[in-house]
Amino acid sequence: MGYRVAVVGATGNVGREMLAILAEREFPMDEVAAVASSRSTGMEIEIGDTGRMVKCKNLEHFDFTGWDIALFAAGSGPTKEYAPKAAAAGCVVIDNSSLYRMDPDVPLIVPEVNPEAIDGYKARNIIANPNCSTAQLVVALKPLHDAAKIKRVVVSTYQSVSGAGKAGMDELFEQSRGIFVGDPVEARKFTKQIAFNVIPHIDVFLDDGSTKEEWKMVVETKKILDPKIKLSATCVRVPVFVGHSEAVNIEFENEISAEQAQDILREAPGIMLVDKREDGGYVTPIEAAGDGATYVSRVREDPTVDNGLTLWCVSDNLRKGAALNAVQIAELLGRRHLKKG
Ligand code: 11C
Repeated sequence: MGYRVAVVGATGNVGREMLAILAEREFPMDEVAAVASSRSTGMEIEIGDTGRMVKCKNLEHFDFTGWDIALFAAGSGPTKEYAPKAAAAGCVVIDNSSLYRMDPDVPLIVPEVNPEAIDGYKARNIIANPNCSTAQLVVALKPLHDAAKIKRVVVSTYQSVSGAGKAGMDELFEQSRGIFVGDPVEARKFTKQIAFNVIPHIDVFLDDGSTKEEWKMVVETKKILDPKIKLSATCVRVPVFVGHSEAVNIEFENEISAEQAQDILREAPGIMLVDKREDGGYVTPIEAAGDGATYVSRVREDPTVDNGLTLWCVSDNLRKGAALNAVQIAELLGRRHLKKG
């Protein structure tokens, strides 16, 4: 016996990945519903590469009663309206938006890092999925924190345009083509030209001069991993289609060598260590795209501080950063709470 699972926002970048990953991981389902806005009602979408098609249902009229789990990738507006309705109908919502992440009654979960926190989901029947740039970071930090206690992290991100949805991917493609054919395309989705450029600005500006993306990395890392960790982030959009990269500098309470860190990371869940200290002996976003792992490379000691390490970390932002983490949360929920069969 399996679950009845609804994917809300099924036509978007993340929703499509959710359907694909549910199929890839053979999540036990009796029924799956692709739910989207009225614009997509009746549209047929393929579940991953399975050849199986599913017809989109209209979110406005969708009755969540009798559905076990709803994976929401619908953006904050529709989520605000429909996630509480789904939760009240008895369906557990796993939400990819930023809406509920910092709600003290909503667990914010990365299964490799804080699985036990899921036990609090019943307060609202909602579980939050973190921001993509936080998810891969905490997967990499967790085993090192357990080994030597992290005091402070300084992270610079190199975030792909797919984090800004299909419109972001289209803008990079069209601007790049426009430059080659001599027909320039104005910036619409991004604030400046993204093709052949980088933009140190993701999400809205806050009063202190940081951006909301940077703030999210700070508060989400504290909630998922440890409130005592100090973190400074600079989030940058780069002309890459899929895969976020991060240069991470970490200061520990206790001594830890690069070699010890490599040994720990090699065995850690969700991580692939690729660190050959030679030309090409590291992972780039193109190699991480389509994969579920968080890749760690370039682990080295930072001699400018006591107990410091620097590393490079790359992951598919649509997968571990969003859809895969959501499906892993559903699997965890099934194991700990919603047992079937
Ligand atoms: C980006 N990280 O790359 C964002 C996308 O809070 O879930 C995801 C935003 C979020 O633009």
